[in-house]
Amino acid sequence: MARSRLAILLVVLCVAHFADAQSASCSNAPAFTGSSGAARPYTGSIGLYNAPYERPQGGSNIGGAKCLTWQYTPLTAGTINMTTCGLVSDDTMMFLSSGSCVNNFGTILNQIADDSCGLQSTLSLSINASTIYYLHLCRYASDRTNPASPGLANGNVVFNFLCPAGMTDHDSLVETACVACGAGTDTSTGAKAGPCTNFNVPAGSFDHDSNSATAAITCPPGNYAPAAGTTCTTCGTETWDHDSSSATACTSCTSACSASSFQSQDCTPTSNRICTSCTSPFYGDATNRTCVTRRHLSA
Ligand SMILES: *[C@@H]1O[C@H](CO)[C@@H](O)[C@H](O)[C@H]1NC(C)=O
Ligand SMILES: *[C@@H]1O[C@H](CO)[C@@H](O)[C@H](O)[C@H]1NC(C)=O
Ligand SMILES: *[C@@H]1O[C@H](CO)[C@@H](O)[C@H](O)[C@H]1NC(C)=O
Ligand SMILES: [Ca+2]
Repeated sequence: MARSRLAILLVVLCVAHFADAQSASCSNAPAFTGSSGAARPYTGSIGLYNAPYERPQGGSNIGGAKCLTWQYTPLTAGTINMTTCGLVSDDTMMFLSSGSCVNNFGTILNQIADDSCGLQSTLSLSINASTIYYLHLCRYASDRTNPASPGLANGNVVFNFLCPAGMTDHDSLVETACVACGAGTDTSTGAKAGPCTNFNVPAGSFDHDSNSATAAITCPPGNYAPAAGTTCTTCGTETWDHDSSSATACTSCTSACSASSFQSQDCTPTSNRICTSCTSPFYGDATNRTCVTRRHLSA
């Protein structure tokens, strides 16, 4: 008996662990945790008629009716992305609020998202570090003030926190701090996930300012920029860029021309030495780049 009660308790704990606790209000709103970009199931019936905000273009009472609320406090600045696109068939609206929690919503309205993709919604906004944000997912209603308006069906929502430039979401968990990446990486744009080595600048471009938050720049032909580097170095003496690609190392030029030839093209960072042969009795004249008889050789 005691053992079966324990088993039931374990099952309940497991279920509670996998499904986020839910709230209609910013008071008691569960914090988003866990995997970035994972679909998070919710139970629509928990949503309450409580949205204080109208759809911006509407002069009437159309807007969010019954809502579920989560909270999120980023450890660094970054961008949130919360969506029901492709996940539900409900006509949803989303609100992002902050400030004090009054009457189920934050007193500061940061963003409203309505029909981002069909009738579903995506909230996306740059948010500040160490600020409590409330994320409200609501069922749209033609009269949001009518308590009889429909609620949300059970569904899924995706919540993501995108790390700022210079940082990566190393463990793809929304509750842990973003990690700063060092020189030789480029985390200037996009959704960044995984270790900093995922953002090593490719060979052929370089982290010119040793700052991961700024974009790497292209290293032109005649130079070499190794992967994960901060330098773009011109091909050195007696070497050249044989493939017009700074992504590969410079290679040695053909060796100096023999006396029976003259150098018709120099060894430079972008060109190889070319020796043009002279047939006897002519010799190569290096100064004038031509074949001459012995007595006409330049000094
Ligand atoms: C935010 O979510 C929307 C909808 O899923 C998606 O189209 C968009 O690319 C996302 N933005 C980022 C930066 O991940
Ligand atoms: C971030 O902080 C600035 C400065 O306090 C404020 O103006 C801005 O509205 C805040 N943004 C959000 C999304 O909270
Ligand atoms: C080589 O060039 C020099 C200087 O331009 C010139 O004086 C000389 O006549 C040239 N020699 C030949 C073999 O053309
Ligand atoms: Ca090369």
